[in-house]
Amino acid sequence: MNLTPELVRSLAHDEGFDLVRFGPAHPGEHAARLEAWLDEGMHGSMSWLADWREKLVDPARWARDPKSAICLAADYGGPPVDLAGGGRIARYAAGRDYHRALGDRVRRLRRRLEREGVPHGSIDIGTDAIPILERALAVRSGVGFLAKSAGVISPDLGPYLLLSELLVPFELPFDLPSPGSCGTCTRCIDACPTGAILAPYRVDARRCISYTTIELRGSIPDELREPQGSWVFGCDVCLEVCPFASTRGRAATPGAPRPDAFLPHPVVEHATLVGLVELDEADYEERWVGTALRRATRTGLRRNAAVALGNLGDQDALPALRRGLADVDGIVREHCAWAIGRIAPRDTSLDAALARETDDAARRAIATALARR
Ligand code: B12
Ligand code: SF4
Ligand code: SF4
Repeated sequence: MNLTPELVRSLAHDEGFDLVRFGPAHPGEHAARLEAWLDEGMHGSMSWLADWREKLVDPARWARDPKSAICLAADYGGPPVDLAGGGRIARYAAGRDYHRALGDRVRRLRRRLEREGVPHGSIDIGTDAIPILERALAVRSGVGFLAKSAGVISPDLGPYLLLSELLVPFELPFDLPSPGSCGTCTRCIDACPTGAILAPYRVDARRCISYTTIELRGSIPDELREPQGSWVFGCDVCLEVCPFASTRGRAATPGAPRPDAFLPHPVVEHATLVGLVELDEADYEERWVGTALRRATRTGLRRNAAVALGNLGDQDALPALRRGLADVDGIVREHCAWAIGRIAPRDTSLDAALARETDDAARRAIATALARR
């Protein structure tokens, strides 16, 4: 095998990764942090994280003889992604589904490494979809430093970084830990709308808007609806307020072109909150395929859009929200009732809805909306 570290780096850069670092294929001390976090129940309903526990803390339990990790990062920074008329989408999710976009790049890199002599089938790859503590590997390899927001920040490229890795069965010279730190800054902790960053490095996922809008099925807890603001999918507040975002990387370079992989998907570009509340099955199954937003499910997107409309106080959304009160989906009815209660509690559609509603949560939402009169 003629593979030199320089060649690996050059192949990875060639595939479009902005940062390439080598480190241990094990999360080290981060494993214990994960265990404590799971024990505290901070993963909420993401039971797959608990199911992966053993594999997350020790990749050797499932990967094929991992000796080193090639840790990769792509800078996806750029302008905010706002829907026409309001509604915000987290930047990482606006383009073609990033699991696929980055997954394609990592798979191509794997093939190129195999062509250079790495035994076929000996490399495991990840980008958010396999049991790897990606931030832990990234920190250990020097991609960036662990920030108080729990994110990995590159002192050169800032916080808008998506991570991927290849676990390889050969030794690579490990890079040094990244310089940089948050210092005395606490902006993300102070700005988090829901108080999800309980303390430096400690995020309670159950309170995070990224969790409530993407991972959570069912109702969004009442007290987290108003802080959601106009976010429909994910949340970028802890990244946007970060001083590293305004001074480093693509986000800090006005006019810098977004890489194609992170250009907003046409369906996202043309979406509106009202359109999302009314998103029908056929549309969801045809036009929304290939977007990261499908992770939230159709019900979830409609629910999130209703909450955002309620927070924006958009009177023009009332006809769609009224139709939502009669939807077959109880979650949609519940969150549309909440939104009408915020925009126009005197709206008579609420009285009619209460008279026919059979779902407990939706009934409670209507009663709460009526109580705002
Ligand atoms: C589950 C998950 C979520 C959950 C939970 C987030 C969380 N903080 O755990 C939710 C849905 C809320 C979420 C939100 C987001 N996510 Co997410 N998520 C993941 C996923 C799948 C697993 C993360 C995980 O294992 N969490 C468990 C906790 C314990 O781990 P952790 O937060 O990473 O904490 C580590 C350190 O903080 C450290 N640690 C913990 N406590 C302490 C204390 C001390 C003192 C020290 C020194 C260390 C330490 O140990 C932990 C393990 O390394 C990863 C992909 C992956 N497979 O790794 C993506 C990932 C972490 N997410 C990512 C992104 C982009 C986001 C969002 C920015 C998306 C958005 N804009 O909406 C937000 C950011 C929220 C935040 N502040 O963390 C990126 C992060 C990239 C980066 N540069 O850091 C990842 C790596 C996906 C990827 N492939 O790029 N996410
Ligand atoms: S993504 Fe939003 S809600 Fe989650 S920790 Fe960051 S600022 Fe808080
Ligand atoms: S906002 Fe401040 S504390 Fe938060 S991640 Fe950025 S530098 Fe660190």
